Amino acid sequence: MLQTRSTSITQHIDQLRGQINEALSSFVQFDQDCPERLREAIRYSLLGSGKRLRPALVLMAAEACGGDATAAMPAACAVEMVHAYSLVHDDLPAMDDDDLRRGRPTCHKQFDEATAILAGDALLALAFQTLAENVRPPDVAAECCATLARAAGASALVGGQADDLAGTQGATAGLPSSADGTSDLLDSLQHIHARKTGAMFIASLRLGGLAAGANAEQLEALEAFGRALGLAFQITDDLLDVRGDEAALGKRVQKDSGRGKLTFPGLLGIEESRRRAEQLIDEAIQAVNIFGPAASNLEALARFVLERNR
Ligand code: GRG
Repeated sequence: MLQTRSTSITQHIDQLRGQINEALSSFVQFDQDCPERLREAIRYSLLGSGKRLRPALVLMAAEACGGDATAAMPAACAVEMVHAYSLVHDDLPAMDDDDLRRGRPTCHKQFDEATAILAGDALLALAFQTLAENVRPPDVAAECCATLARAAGASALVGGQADDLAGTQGATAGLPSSADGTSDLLDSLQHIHARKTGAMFIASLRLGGLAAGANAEQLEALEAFGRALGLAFQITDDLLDVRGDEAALGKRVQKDSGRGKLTFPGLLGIEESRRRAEQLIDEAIQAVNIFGPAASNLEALARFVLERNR
């Protein structure tokens, strides 16, 4: 039977997801000093039905650079641990206050608020333990730790989240102003998402490259790919919030648009948002041309981001 391009990348991601889930599970076996309820909350949050896009990016970046999946797997798991922590904390009442995540009650709804905060804390620490103990040689492990810490830190994930929570006013503070209010807001929105979403995409690709011994030119190409893909992913996320299906997404829809939050379709309209996402995917694919056929999975994943329904 003929397979469409997106069917075959979907199958490939499904296969990778199985391997990633197995590896993730092996990293969350705690000794008796970890309280049972905390262990359950950590496993619940990490092993739920996430798409595993960021770890897939780690593995595909390693593949593009001629590396093997086994060496890159601890880095792939570390990225997913930071991502899972950020979702648990983002869902808390003090932040986005959500009750549904990955098709199930959010961690604080399933357990309680304190347990959710602690599960997130433990996942963040575990990410760096996983890199430090499993990536070889040690100088590559150190570089991986620094890369992930920067992406998760105050000038990236946490900073983007802080500005997002503070709302448009806080986010635009310090940005250059222009006569055109829409372009100021667009700059602000892009600045938030470059930190909140883009930084973790870029770090995932860089980690895959580092695990495969990539050179500076290859790392730069991977980062350019991640920058464009991260923004395109966020635009499609906003489009799914407007038009998506709650059951497929496993989270509430029309939340951002309904709360008057700044979004790409809200600022640019649906058609223009879609056009920009397509343009960014073209840019991403262009950036990894230097790898030739070794980047074919990265390219297919980029196209899949445009077509996804969850
Ligand atoms: C709490 C420091 C801190 C940060 C939270 C991740 C995050 C920042 C907020 C979640 C809300 C949001 C819309 C973030 C943008 C990134 C994004 C779309 C995350 C969801 O990623 P998916 O779709 O989720 O890859 P799965 O569940 O598939 O892993």
